[in-house]
Amino acid sequence: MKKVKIIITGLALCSLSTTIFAQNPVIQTHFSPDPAPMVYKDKMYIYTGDDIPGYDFYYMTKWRVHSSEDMVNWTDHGVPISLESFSWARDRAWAAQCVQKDGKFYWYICAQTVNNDMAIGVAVSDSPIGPFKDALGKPLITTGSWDNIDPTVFIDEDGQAYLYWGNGHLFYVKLNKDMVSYEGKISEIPQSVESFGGLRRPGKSDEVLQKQEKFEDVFVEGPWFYKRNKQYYMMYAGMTGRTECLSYATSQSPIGPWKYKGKIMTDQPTNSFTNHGGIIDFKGKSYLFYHTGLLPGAGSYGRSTAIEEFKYNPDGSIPKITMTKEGVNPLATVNPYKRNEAEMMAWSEKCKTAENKKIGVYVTETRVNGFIKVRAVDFGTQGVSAFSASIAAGLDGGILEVRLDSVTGTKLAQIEVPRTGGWDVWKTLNAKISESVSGVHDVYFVFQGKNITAGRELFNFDYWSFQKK
Ligand code: FUB
Repeated sequence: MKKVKIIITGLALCSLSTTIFAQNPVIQTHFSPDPAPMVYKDKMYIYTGDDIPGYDFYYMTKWRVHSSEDMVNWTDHGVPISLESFSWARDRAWAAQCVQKDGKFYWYICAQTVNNDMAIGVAVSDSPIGPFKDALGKPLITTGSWDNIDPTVFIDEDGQAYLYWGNGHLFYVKLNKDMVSYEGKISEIPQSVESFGGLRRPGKSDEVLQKQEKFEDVFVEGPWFYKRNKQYYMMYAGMTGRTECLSYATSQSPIGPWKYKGKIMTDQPTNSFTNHGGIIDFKGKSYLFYHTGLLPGAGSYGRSTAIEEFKYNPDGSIPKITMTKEGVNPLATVNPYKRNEAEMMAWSEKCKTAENKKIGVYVTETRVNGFIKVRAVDFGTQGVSAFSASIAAGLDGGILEVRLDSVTGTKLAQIEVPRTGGWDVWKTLNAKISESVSGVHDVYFVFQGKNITAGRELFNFDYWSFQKK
């Protein structure tokens, strides 16, 4: 019988602007609250916290980093810092932001101290993904107050760096050139209807929250400080009714006076009381990062990063932004012919990530019917001859299917995973590809098993590549 050759031609590059899949929240393997974006060289980095599943408060212990070249496929860089990185920290690894200066990366964090107050510390590294080290061995800002949370840092064109932070009250200091000390006293920004739309939040009782509705808005927490076209912006989590909104004020100077400009994101079904955000430009586009509690089983204490693209109005004001499931479009394509990390993904189900000293971050806890989706993979025109993957498995029976464009799409390759000698014994496994593939496709790595129940782990997955014909 004559073998029929299947030719699979991908979408043209212009179809990258058509979004048809859910993309928010952007990370599904763990929670990723309080996103703080940073652009360095050709990549967007997101520094986040890590909500622990099953808790009823913000008992967090570590901070995470992901990066992307295209805004849709996010590579997990693991947990470069945790409470253990700061000898003075005891609990509550809360919101943080990393900034780059002169090739060094300063990650400003806040955490609860042994005295039960909150303090701001800073870790430093030569790389955006670490290793990071506590720069001081003690907090940078410690005043015995609970208000020392949510640091945000901006370095102005003249080289002067400003650290803002606060909960209820908004404080700032000018950082010294070393970025790990400050000059002068801590200043508090006065809050008024003119500056932040409402009065300083005096307390958290129901009565107080209801009274606040008569104000336009009010500064609560999560300040995000940046500059654009000579104007300074302060986005913050404000209060609207019973949940937080994202609002902003602007100023002609880095230390105010601030002028309230309105709400950016409000009354959205985020399923989370808090809504901590960041705004940044990347490759000519503007993005809002925020968090929602919309992963299965999540909520106010299980929050995940989401991203929306927006355009500033001609006068520099920020439009109202609504949350979407679709999120943002890819800005680039993935090259399938180089080593790609398995922990680079646009969407995933029924798998997690983990890291170890030997190989770094990898995909683990893969289960039957789980999958990883990698968006906008450009196979070019030359054709594909084979697929290979680095896999470790203590037990056999797992199957890795490589499919195009959906979990049930054309199967390009299948690897029946043998015992490799242990869950951390890695082997490169190969499969030939006979179909002729070209153009841009989403690639799905689908996890299956031979007579394996849904509960059993299948294999660990570190990286993959295709070979050209
Ligand atoms: O994630 C813990 C705290 O919740 C943050 O520090 C606040 O901004 C709020 O998002």
